[in-house]
Amino acid sequence: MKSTRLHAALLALSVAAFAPDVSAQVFVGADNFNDNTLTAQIVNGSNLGLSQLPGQWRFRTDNADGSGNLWTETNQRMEWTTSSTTGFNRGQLGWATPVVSSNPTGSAGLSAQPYTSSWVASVAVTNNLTALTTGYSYTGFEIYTTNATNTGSNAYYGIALNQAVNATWIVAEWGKWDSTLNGGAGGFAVTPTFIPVASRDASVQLRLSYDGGTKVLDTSYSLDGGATFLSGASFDLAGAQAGISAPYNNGFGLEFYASANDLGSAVTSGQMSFDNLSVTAVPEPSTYAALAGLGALGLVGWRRRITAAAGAR
Ligand SMILES: [Ca+2]
Ligand SMILES: [Ca+2]
Repeated sequence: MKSTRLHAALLALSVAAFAPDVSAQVFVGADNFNDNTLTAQIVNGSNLGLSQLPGQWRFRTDNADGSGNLWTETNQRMEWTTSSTTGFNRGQLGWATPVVSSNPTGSAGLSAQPYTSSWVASVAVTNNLTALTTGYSYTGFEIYTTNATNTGSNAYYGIALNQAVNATWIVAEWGKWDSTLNGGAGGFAVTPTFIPVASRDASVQLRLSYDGGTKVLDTSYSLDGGATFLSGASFDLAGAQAGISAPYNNGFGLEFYASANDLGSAVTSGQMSFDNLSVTAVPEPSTYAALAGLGALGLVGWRRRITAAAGAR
């Protein structure tokens, strides 16, 4: 689909804005957007290097996507709207500092990088533009890495709900920076996987699952409110889908992504939204082994807590 290349080309312009800090940390957390107050750091060309606090949102004012694109936390969810009816309009909303810890010195290669923490991120997205007569639109989320100098993008990996004129798709996609593209200006070499959704769903759950041991990121989606997840695509961040240079120098960034291309109409409140973002750490296998060693009594209590946590979702 044509849209992904455009997505990638424009993403190249914006990823640097969300270049994460080099402080090493493991970040997990959640946001249900229920307070209807967007606590965000607005960045532009003069302050791209500002530090970002855990849990803080970040977007930029100088996206090359025209005016009228707006993130608002309203109706107890995060919404993206645009007053523009033509051309490519896009919003990206970065969350927190690196999702997983980083090595600020970089360049030592993957084996030296502390990318060993496993986590699962999920979000509910709505894109109810199912009656399009022209154009296409995306709502999704993705992680990205930056290059060794923290000045540009390295690779990104994500999953999105895509409404096109005659179809709904789930798109799992990764892109790798290639400095030779676009006449030497650089761009992303994009590999999308398009999965048709027969029922033209307007709301789905999206999930990213990272295994810190294997360095594989799995993408998945749910059409039944999270009861069951279907596989999107898997990306081997240490193998076939590794980025450029030393991988993961500056950790992962996480961001929401919304776009509208030549829809012929504005995107209004309630049409494209995000809710219930959650990033949860996954215990290492050694942790399970230790828990098993506690014996039956301890295990019962542990299971009870797991059950309670699952019920709370
Ligand atoms: Ca809020
Ligand atoms: Ca909410």
